[in-house]
Amino acid sequence: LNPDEAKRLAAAKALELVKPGMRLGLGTGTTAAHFVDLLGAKVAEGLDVLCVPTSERTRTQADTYKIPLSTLDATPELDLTIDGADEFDPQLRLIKGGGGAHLREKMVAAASKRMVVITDASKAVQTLGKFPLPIEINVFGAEATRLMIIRAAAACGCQGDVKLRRIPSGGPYVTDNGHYIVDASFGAIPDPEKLSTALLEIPGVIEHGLFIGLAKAVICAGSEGIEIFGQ
Ligand code: DER
Repeated sequence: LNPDEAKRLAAAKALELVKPGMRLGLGTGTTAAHFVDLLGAKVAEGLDVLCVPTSERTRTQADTYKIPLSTLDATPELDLTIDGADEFDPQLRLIKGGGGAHLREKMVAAASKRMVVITDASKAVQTLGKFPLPIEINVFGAEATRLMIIRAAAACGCQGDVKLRRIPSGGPYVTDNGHYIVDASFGAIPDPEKLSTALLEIPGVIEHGLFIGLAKAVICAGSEGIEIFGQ
């Protein structure tokens, strides 16, 4: 089972949670893209769902399947969000944002009765932080914000590079919401709750990729098949 097959297996398992008439949040990333593929096939067979995408990329993909789409403004309460993760720990805390969409992903997840994460086995960790933590920041004063992040993280026992995410041409990556992202390579985050609070107190920080208390379950697929954590 290679990672891509594992992602597809986890996505197929998550599809079993979808009931007719559900309002769904559609995640972003390669695993979530498998879910949209599989959901699209069900919609083509007549499944009735209304979906809010978490990025322009996901919206475009869902559009090709004619999946009925809405917005968080028109559909402010969702039944279920299916999304990937860059890391998950035993408490089902996540690092997300590798795909640059964590602000809308977190808003859609928070507006959902239930968030279920789909991953391959490589995302399971004991301690969050090996994957650099994405932090969406205001364009205005970005360098000042980056320095404040470094100081705030150090006070939470987190040291490491905090780098502006760039696109191949060298310019800054700009999110769907018109903001920048910095990626913080902390290595290990001893107290995710403490770091989350400290980062959100920084005025230029819009949102970070620590998802705490949002995921109800993680469907994780690996060479031994599927493991489900939580419910
Ligand atoms: O950017 C995101 O939050 C994605 O969901 C990411 O966390 C997982 O991406 P992947 O499914 O491509 O590994």
